[in-house]
Amino acid sequence: MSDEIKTGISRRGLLGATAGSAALGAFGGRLALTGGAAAGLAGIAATSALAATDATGAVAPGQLDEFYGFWSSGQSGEMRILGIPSMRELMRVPVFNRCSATGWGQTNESKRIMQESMTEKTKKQLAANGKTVHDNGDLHHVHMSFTEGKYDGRFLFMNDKANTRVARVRGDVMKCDKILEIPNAKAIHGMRPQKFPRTNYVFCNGEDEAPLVNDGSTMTDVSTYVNVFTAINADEMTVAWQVLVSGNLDNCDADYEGKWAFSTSYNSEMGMTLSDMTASEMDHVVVFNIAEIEKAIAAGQFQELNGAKILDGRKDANSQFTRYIPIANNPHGCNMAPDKKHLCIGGKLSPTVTVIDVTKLDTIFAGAELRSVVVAEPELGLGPLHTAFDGNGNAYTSLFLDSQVVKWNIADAIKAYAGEKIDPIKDKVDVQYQPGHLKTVEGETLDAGNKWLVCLCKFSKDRFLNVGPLKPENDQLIDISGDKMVVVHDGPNFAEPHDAIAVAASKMNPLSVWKRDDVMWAETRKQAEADGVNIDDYMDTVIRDGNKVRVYMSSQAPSFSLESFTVTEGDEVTVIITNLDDIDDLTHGFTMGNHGVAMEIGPQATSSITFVAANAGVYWYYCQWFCHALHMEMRGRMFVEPKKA
Ligand code: K7E
Ligand code: CUA
Ligand code: CA
Repeated sequence: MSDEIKTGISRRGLLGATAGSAALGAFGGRLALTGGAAAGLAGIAATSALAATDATGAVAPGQLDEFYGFWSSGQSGEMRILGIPSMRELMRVPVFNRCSATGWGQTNESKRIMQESMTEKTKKQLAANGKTVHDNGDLHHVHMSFTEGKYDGRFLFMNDKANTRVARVRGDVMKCDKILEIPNAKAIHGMRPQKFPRTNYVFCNGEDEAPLVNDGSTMTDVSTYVNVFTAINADEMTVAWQVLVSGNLDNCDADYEGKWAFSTSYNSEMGMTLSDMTASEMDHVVVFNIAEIEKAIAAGQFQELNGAKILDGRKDANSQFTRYIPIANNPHGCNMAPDKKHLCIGGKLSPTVTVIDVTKLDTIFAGAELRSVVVAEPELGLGPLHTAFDGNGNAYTSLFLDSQVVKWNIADAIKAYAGEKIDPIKDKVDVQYQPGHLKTVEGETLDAGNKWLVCLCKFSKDRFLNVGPLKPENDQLIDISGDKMVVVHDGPNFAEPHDAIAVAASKMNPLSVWKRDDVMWAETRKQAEADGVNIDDYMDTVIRDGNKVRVYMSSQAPSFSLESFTVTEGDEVTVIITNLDDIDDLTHGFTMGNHGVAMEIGPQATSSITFVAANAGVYWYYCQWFCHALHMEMRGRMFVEPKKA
């Protein structure tokens, strides 16, 4: 297989079979527009695809990737978009971080999103430190909204472990539109959208234990500590309900029938030290019974705490909300196979992956022995973390300690568990180094693909030029179309992608130009209307409102409508700009020199930013987004008059 790929041309590639159909998939969309006879089309498709994508996943200049890759960025706090298979970085979408280029975290529109659901405690904490929004986040998991088990392109959801939040990015403009701070829980880690019938909920794990009423009355009385599982209403981005659990929560997933959610726990011990957290022989995976939970919520059997409806699903409560299936100590990954049946739990400290048949889960709610739903437990290697799936019944598990990816067959693992003499392991490949998550294309959906696997390695060591003590991570592309897995590409990446998904390009259709009535600036529009300004049209109006000044202007390459404006020392200045250009890729910016103020204004967008003009003098503002041959000349002056005595 790899020889065929290396030459770029092979009988198999030209005549169909696996390589040929992958090629057709890549170019079918665009070629369909050209029309022509079916036979001719197939021929062209195969040729173009071979020219566009070579064995290393390289995509030729001018050619487009077959898949969007949505990457988390860990402690960088942003979402990244990469092309697959090229692994080229296409865009960074600021979410929990602040962004110098776009003004995310600084514009009024982004601050509203960041502040909307902030708890009083967070507001107090930020104010005490001279801030109004968080500067950081720890974004581990990005997942797309589903309709009937498949990606639907509407939204991407992502967690912030650092500040206990979940955010949503819109698929149409690739901007964050909601950030929800989750009350009661601590450190949202695992996070997954419901897959069926559609994403009504996003499930979120609180990883850190804390007293439920966390008011400083005790640290040592660990019996007051709880962990909280949260279901978010995905359309509204509000908390739908919460469930108290025994032990902590790590990773989660959901089934393909909309019945269950699952979470791994590495601290069933409720230990507060490393040795306590690894003391038991078994931890567990929690199974959440969605129908039972919804019934209890509808019947009003919840308690309300900090605006959230909470049920008690701890072991002692003996509820029908949860079951705790024992799993070898300190499990990690939690991945539902696209066969709709098998849930795979990564052993981490155990060399095994535990396979649970989710179609049997009703029996444990009816009293069956908890481990009776385990149908396989293959021994795969050291440090199994996460598992990905292809469309052929194979699973791919990352082995953190072995620095390998192991390919195994689920059906064979089940046979082996039942006593048959069969080795479920099909192949192992070395990766560089220490892999965490790994992802097949659309492998967490019913459209799981068979061509590419992306493996997100935590260390790169010697794989790249030395850039100092801090090294990049290494995201590797693996060709899984043959019997042997082949690492075909190294992709250095900055701190620190944990997880990624790949979505067929045909499922996404982002806008190139904003729609003028977008909700992003609805609040800004209200203020403008009150000021008698039409933000959809040319504007060059300065409104003075006590010591607040609102400066309305338009941008059109290569100029701002206002060449200058005047304020008074100490004024709170808000600059509101509509970009009247409506051309693809014509973004302007606004930077106020020496004021720490900058923002992006996309084509047909409105953005605004507020600052205090503290020092008298002349200050130039300019467009920082290259937009025109006279882009340098796209600038103007703010005159700050001295305060009159
Ligand atoms: Cu394994 Cu946060 Cu998904 Cu990192 S988690 S790898
Ligand atoms: Cu407008 Cu540069
Ligand atoms: Ca443990």
